[in-house]
Amino acid sequence: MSLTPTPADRFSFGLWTVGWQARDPFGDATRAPLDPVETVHKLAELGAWGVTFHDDDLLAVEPDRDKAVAAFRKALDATGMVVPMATTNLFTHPVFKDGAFTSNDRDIRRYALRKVMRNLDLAAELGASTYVFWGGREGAETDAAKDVRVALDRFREGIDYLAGYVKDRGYQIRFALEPKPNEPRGDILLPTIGHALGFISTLEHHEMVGLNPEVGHEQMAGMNFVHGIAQALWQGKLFHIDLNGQHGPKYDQDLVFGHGDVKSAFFLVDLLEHGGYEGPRHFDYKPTRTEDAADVWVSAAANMRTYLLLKERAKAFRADPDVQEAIRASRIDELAVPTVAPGESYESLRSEEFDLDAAAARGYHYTRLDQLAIEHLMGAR
Ligand code: GLT
Ligand code: MN
Ligand code: MN
Repeated sequence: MSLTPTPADRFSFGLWTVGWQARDPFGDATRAPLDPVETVHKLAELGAWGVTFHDDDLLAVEPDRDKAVAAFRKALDATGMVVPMATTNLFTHPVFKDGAFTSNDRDIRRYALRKVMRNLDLAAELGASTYVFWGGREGAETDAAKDVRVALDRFREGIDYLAGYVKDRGYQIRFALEPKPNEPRGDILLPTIGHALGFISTLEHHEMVGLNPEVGHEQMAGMNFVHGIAQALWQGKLFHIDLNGQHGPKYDQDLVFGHGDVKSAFFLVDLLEHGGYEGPRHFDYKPTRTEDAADVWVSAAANMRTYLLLKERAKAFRADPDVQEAIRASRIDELAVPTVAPGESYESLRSEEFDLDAAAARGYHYTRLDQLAIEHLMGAR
């Protein structure tokens, strides 16, 4: 298996990732702005397949929107790079300090809808099939600030309205909500995969709305990302994914994929590769503030290479006869057998002989299997 990325791997990056100038709450930018045209060319050279953007990302070095879009389009045509996803910046401008779709200020909520509609038109023109909604400013610092039930009414109204717009315009676009528990707001609405799934089920056009979960965001909330992704897949709602790295519940680190919890990354790649996910492998990371302009591309390449290494490790794990035997010994296949047989009577279940002590005494041997995973991950097998 090749460790050199190609477009067939469907790796994509946001313009805002490699383009991050490394401004943080305590310090100024450490890198110059990146021209989106250069980003498209560099990513294509590195073997990426797609590039994603916020409306405002296109204006990094060219303030005239039409000129910026034309230059971006030209770079896409020259490289064959695609735009699988686009999104709206509803968080940087001070006008969004109390949120966009859930700001208490109605004029601002209406402005947010206009901003999204304008960029949806461009996303459709560029062939994007997914439109992400990260509600980073939809939230509060105090529970006194907002009636959350009413805020959710407005959030739903916003998503329903925009879904209706996409349908009326005939765009082939689906929405993907991106949960995050906090940062920049003290508490953000739809903080986890589970909250977002619950919200989606209430939407008018729920069939066209799914998720864009991010590794670090779920881990900030102490959640098991692999389990969250498994449930999103199980519900047919994994429309897109933001891959990156995070060390436990602290600020949003946006590290290179695998540079946080590498064992979780191993099981995640195993799940994505063997669990039927066919969407882009999208990296939403930030080159650390210490890195210079050249290091940015080293880190971009590191995301893809780490993914391919983990894919190769996961494949070797699945193919190992010792692993297959350990899986059988742990009776993992038995979980796929329905608990009650089709047509079985209540009486048959109720009257079944069962040796309680023997069943309680049986071990599951998971540690052996876990160690085999570690050995494959570390290249020891
Ligand atoms: C922002 C955020 C990301 C989101 C982006 C999409 S913007 O960088 O931290 O997690 O995916 O809006
Ligand atoms: Mn993200
Ligand atoms: Mn993040």
